[in-house]
Amino acid sequence: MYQQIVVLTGAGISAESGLRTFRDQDGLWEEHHIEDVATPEGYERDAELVERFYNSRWQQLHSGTVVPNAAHLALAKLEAEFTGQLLIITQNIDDLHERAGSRRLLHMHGELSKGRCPRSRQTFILRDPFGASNCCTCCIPAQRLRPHVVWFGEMPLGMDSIHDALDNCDLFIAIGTSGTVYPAAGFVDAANHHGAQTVEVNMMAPDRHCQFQYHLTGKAGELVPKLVDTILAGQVIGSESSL
Ligand code: BJW
Repeated sequence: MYQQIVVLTGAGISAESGLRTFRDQDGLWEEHHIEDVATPEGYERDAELVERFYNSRWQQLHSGTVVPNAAHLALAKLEAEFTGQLLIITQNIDDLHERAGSRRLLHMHGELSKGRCPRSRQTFILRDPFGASNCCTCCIPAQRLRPHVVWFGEMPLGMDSIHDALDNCDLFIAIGTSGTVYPAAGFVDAANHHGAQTVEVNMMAPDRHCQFQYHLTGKAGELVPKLVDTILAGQVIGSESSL
């Protein structure tokens, strides 16, 4: 029976909701240069190009066609019914975990629904897409809000809480992430080091350097509900479980 679970999610968990991943075939990085849209230098060079990139994703998220899938819903059920502690750390900037009902959630790469004052770092909920009219109310003169996202070379959010959770968890699950972006890619090492069981759910089979003790190959929307039922039944993953 697990006591403290940490779940790390990546773009793959939202793929079945219709949001594109980054590095899969047809992923966002096929159409956009990382250094143009996901670095502070790119934003300094051309803020409007970066705003267009995030605005098109903001519009898709608010189009009414994107809803949480079975994997998001299963994690919310886990939070509601698990008697131990659960923390979801998401690299995703969408709000599908919240819409599914998850509350103990940390957005380590920021949130698409927020803008941030570049001077005070105060965040504001975005009612409209980015543009010259989207300014802070904390400074005089008002500052143009930047996307509240973590770009390459910037420090991810909530790292102290994340390290505390990883040091103390007995089960670490990574869902739908390619494990190419640090520091998130190193969380499995930290969890292994502290004696946790480590499990990966991914559409792709693991490579030989896989650091996870168990790998479940398939779609998150199919596997995560089964994984959650196994945990809630008090079973240990990989032994008596049917997974
Ligand atoms: C399914 C599925 C289905 C599909 N079911 N599965 C050299 C060595 C080591 C590190 C570095 C280095 N040089 C630089 C670094 C650090 C750098 C880094 O890691 N670079 C690497 C590329 C090498 N990291 C950083 O800069 C980070 N900050 C940092 O390290 O701070 C410390 C520091 C600061 C200052 C000075 C010094 C140190 C910041 C990283 C920021 C990442 N930002 C982005 C974009 C912003 C948000 C946004 O626009 O949405 O975050 S990049 C992008 O990648 C996004 C994602 O959150 C992130 C991870 O992607 P993810 O989620 O894994 O998606 P994919 O597409 O890669 O994978 C999807 C997976 O799902 C695949 O595996 C599929 O198979 C699977 N899948 N459908 C199950 N249905």
